[in-house]
Amino acid sequence: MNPNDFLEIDRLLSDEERLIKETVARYVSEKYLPGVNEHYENGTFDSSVPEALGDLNVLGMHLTGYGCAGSSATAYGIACMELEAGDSALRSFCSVQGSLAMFAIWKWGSEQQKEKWLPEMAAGRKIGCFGLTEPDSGSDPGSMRTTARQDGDEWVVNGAKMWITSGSIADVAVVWARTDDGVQGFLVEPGMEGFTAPEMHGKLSLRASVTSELILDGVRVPDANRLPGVQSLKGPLSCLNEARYGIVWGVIGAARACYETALDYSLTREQFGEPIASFQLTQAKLADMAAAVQQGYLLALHLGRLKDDGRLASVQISMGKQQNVRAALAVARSARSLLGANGVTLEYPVMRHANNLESVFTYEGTDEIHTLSVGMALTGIPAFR
Ligand code: TGC
Ligand code: FAD
Repeated sequence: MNPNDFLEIDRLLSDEERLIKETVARYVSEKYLPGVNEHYENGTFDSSVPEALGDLNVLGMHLTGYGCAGSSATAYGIACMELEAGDSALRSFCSVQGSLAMFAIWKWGSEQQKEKWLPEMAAGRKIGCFGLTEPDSGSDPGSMRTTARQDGDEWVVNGAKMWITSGSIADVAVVWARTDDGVQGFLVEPGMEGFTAPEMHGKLSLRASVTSELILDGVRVPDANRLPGVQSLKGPLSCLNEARYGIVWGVIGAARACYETALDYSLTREQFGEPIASFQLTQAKLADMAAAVQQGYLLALHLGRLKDDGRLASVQISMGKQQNVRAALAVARSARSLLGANGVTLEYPVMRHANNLESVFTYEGTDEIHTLSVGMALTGIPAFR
C-alpha cells in the first residue's frame, strides 16, 4: 500500500491532470517552501509568487480567453491542492487573483475591462483583490454600507472594506458597493484620490499573506470602471462560488502535508525504546488522518467532475467547503499532537497549516454560514435571520 495515496485516487486523474499536479508540486517544494518559514515568521508575502504562478499558468486557469489557460475545473482544483500543501497563503493568493478578482471581471466586466486586465493578471504582472467584507458586514454582505453614487459619468464611492487579501499590493481592487440600482462592482485603482489600502498587522494565521483595509473616501471612479454585467449581491456571491470550490481542494493539500509529516515523524521519533508509530494510540491517529485526507480528496474530485459537467450547485460547494475544512483542521490538530513539542515550532509545517486553517474556516463563508446553506437546501427553511 502507498500510505500517501492509500485508495489510489491519483489513478482517477487524467495524464494531463497528473502532469499539472506534479508541476505545481515541484514549484511548491523547490521554490516556495524554502522561504515560507521566514515569510511566515516575519508576516511578509513572497513577492516572487505572482509571476511564478503566472508562469505556471494557474492564475484564472479555469477561465477561457484573454490569456487564461482554459483548463478544467478539476485541473484548477488539483492546482489549489498542491499550492495549499505549501501554505494556505499561496492558495489564497491564487484564489483571490483567479476566482475572485479575475472571475468578477471575466463574468461581469465589459470587453474593454477584460482586455485591459485579464491577460496581465493571468501572467501575474498585475495583482487583483476583492473587497466585499466590511468592519460591520461579514457573514451578511447584504448589510454593506459602502455606497456608490453616480455623478455624471463618474461614481463617488464611500466606505471601508476590511480583511482584504492582497489589498495593499493590488493594482486593481474589485470593490462591491450599494447603489440606487442594487449592489455593483467597481474597479478601483491605486492613485485614485481618496483611496488607500493600509496593511493589517497582528494576524496569527495566514501570516505569509497580505491582508488589508480598503478605505474609500469620496473616490471618483469613472463609469468605464463599473462592472456593467450585474446589479445584485449575485455578483460577488457568484465569485465566491468559484473561490470556495478551490478551497474544497486546497485544504486537502494542507491536511495531506500535515498527515505525511506526522507519519514520517512517528516512524523516527522513539520513546519508551520504540518508535512512537508502534503505539496503538499513534496508529489510530494515523489511520484516522489517512482516511480523512483520502475522503476529502474523493469529495473534491467528485465536486470537480460535477463542475466540469456543469452540474455543481452552490450548496454542494457549501457542503464541500464546510466538510473539507473541518476535516483538514482535525488532521492538522491530530498531527500537531503527534509531533509533541516539535509540533508547535516552524521546523515542521503542521502548526503553520493549523493556524492558517483557522482563517480558512472563517473566510469565504464561515463554517456556520455553510451549515445553514446546507440546512436551508435540506429543509427549505432559511435560518440565517
Ligand atoms: P440572498 O437573498 O440569498 O441572495 C441575494 C442574491 O444573491 C444570489 N445568490 C447567489 N448567487 C450566486 N451564488 C450564490 N452562492 C448565491 N447565493 C445567493 C441570490 O439568488 C440573490 O440574487 P438576486 O438576483 O435575486 O438578487 O442573500 P442573503 O443576503 O440572504 O445572504 C445569503 C448568504 C448568507 C448565504 C450569503 O450572503 C453568504 O454567502 N454570506 C457569507 C459571506 C462570505 O462568504 N464572504 C466572503 C468574503 S470574500 C472572502 O472571504 C475572501 S477570502 C479569500 C482568500 O484569501 O482565499
Ligand atoms: P461575523 O460575520 O461577524 O461572524 C462571527 C461569528 O458569528 C461566526 O462564527 C459566524 O459564523 C457567526 N454567525 C454570523 N451570522 C450567523 C448566523 N446567521 N447564524 C449563526 N452564526 C452566525 N473578505 C473579503 O471580502 N475579501 C477578502 O479577500 C478577504 N480575505 C480574508 C482573509 C483573511 C485572513 C480573513 C481572516 C478574512 C478575509 N475576508 C475577506 C473576510 C471573511 O470573508 C470574513 O471574515 C467572513 O466572511 C466572516 O465575517 P466576520 O469576520 O465579520 O464574522
